[in-house]
Amino acid sequence: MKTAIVTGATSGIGEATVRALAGAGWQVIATGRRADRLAALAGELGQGVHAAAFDVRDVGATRAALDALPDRFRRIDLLVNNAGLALGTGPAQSADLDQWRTMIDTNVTALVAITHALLPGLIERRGAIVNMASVAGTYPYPGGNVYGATKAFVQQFTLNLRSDLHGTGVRVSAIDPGMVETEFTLVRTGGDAAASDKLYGGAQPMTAQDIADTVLWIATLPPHLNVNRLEIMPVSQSFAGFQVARS
Ligand code: NDP
Ligand code: 8X3
Repeated sequence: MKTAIVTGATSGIGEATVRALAGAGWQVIATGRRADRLAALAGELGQGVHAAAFDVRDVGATRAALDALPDRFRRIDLLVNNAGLALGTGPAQSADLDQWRTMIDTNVTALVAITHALLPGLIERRGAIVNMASVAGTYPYPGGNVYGATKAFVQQFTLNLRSDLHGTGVRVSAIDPGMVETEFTLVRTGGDAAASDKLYGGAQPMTAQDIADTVLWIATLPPHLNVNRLEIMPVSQSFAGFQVARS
């Protein structure tokens, strides 16, 4: 039986990914800070899901959680780097530096740390890494500033990892979702439910399940295939034009 670890499994895409993988017969380590949610998920899905609560920004806590894994969950075949967040929607010139640091610490520094910790085992088992990037890493938009930049890092780190892992059999993929209705906007706006409802209302956004199905598809492709990068949007979302400031 194959084993996956999914970061950010207390809600949204990560939680749906745990459900999808467990439903397809994988053993799954579900992580995130909210231990109560992880315990409920593991309780619901049964013995095949192990809850490991830690803050991914804390490298010591991450290492300790990996070291404390029960024997049958230690041989990880798939790392889904999903934990992440955006904070703030305003322009760079009025942004909070602490919020920028939190996004970099979570979306970039923590992602590379857990990847670094798991790489030897993934190479040994010819495993796979799926990184959750974003369309925000490709297309700039007002207020995207550091969030989009962290996701551009994830996109390029994914491709560079592929280069370094050439010949190892390890597969590395980035998924770039557009709008997915999760707790993402609630977190981004500091708990503004009306803003979240307004963004998704009437838009037919993607669901967390849509992205979880994509992760599962990538993870279960024949071993000679690698999805490098996959951009996916709801039909209702597309591109806007350049802006021009006039005197
Ligand atoms: P949610 O807010 O619903 O889920 C985010 C998850 O990340 C939660 O489980 C949260 O767990 C976890 N997380 C955040 N910070 C930390 C931390 N310091 N330590 C451990 N876990 C953490 O949002 P989504 O499901 O939408 O987001 C998942 C990923 O998808 C993110 O990387 C996001 O950038 C990306 N994405 C989302 C899109 C969208 O439109 N929703 C579009 C494109 C990409 P907890 O708070 O319990 O720690
Ligand atoms: C989330 C997508 O467009 O809200 O990564 O930045 S967006």
